[in-house]
Amino acid sequence: MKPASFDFLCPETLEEALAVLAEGGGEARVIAGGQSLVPMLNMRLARPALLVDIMRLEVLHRIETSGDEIVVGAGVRQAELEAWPSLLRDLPLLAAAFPWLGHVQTRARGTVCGSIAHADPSAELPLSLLTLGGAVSLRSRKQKRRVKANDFFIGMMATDLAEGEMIEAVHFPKARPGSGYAFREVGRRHGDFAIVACAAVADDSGLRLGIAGVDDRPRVFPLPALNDDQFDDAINDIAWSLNARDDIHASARYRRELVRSLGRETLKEASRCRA
Ligand SMILES: Cc1cc2nc3c(=O)[nH]c(=O)nc-3n(C[C@@H](O)[C@H](O)[C@H](O)COP(=O)(O)OP(=O)(O)OC[C@H]3O[C@@H](n4cnc5c(N)ncnc54)[C@H](O)[C@@H]3O)c2cc1C
Repeated sequence: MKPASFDFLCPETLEEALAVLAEGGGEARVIAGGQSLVPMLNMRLARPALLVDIMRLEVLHRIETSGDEIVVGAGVRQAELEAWPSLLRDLPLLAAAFPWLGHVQTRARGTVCGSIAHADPSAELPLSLLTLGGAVSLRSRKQKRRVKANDFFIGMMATDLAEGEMIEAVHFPKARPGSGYAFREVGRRHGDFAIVACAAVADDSGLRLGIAGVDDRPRVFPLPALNDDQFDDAINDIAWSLNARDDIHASARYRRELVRSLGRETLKEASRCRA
């Protein structure tokens, strides 16, 4: 199938892009790497009247350290962050997650912020951002605002993005010495979206387990230090608290079972990785 017709604009400046998005309202859509949007256009699941290509805006092309955060601009492709020399030191959770994220080819085109905006409930980057306690910078012609990842993902491919607004950057908290991070995933084939993906952080405040692929959005659960018996009960409670779904890839029961086994392994690995 081919997309419905649309206009395509490549703005020269961020201000121009924001003005066009404001004028277009619900009919204008940002296109970044196109790895999710183009298939949706082809299947006519999305029919925007105007696509605003942000990839030539140099100002969005930045990976920066700001205080205790790594700021990734909307023009940064996934492969660029994956190859960033400080990734393993500053964002070890992402270093562990990237190999699971699609394919070399999709990472070469897809952006980090595009994946956050798309908000697929099985996707690795939204899960990682949420588990780390990160945030999203949103910008429209009239205002800038910063939203915690916990408030940004609001449902199945639904976010807090308003009409005329775009993600300018995402903020990942930098790894702290003495903390451990781990990421594990089960999918039908390597590179497919996760049936269940787990991300874990172990630090002085305890444990955090993030889970994708089960509910309508990624979820994160804080856990105190627990002994082995309490641990199993806690993971079981988490598995039942999620609104697990049946689909063509897996049953809700299988997903809950994966939360128990994969969640346990991921938390244990993060605890072992504490330096
Ligand atoms: C074969 C294949 C396998 C894949 N496997 C995986 C996988 O395993 N895991 C995974 O997470 N993803 C996977 N993906 C999707 C991933 O590759 C996409 O890159 C990502 O979801 C979207 O990033 P993008 O830059 O391509 O965004 P686009 O496709 O350009 O846009 C996606 C959506 O985000 C919006 N958007 C993009 N940038 C912004 C912005 N700055 N501000 C506001 N809105 C914005 C667009 O309007 C659109 O609604 C796969 C894709 C393919 C084709």
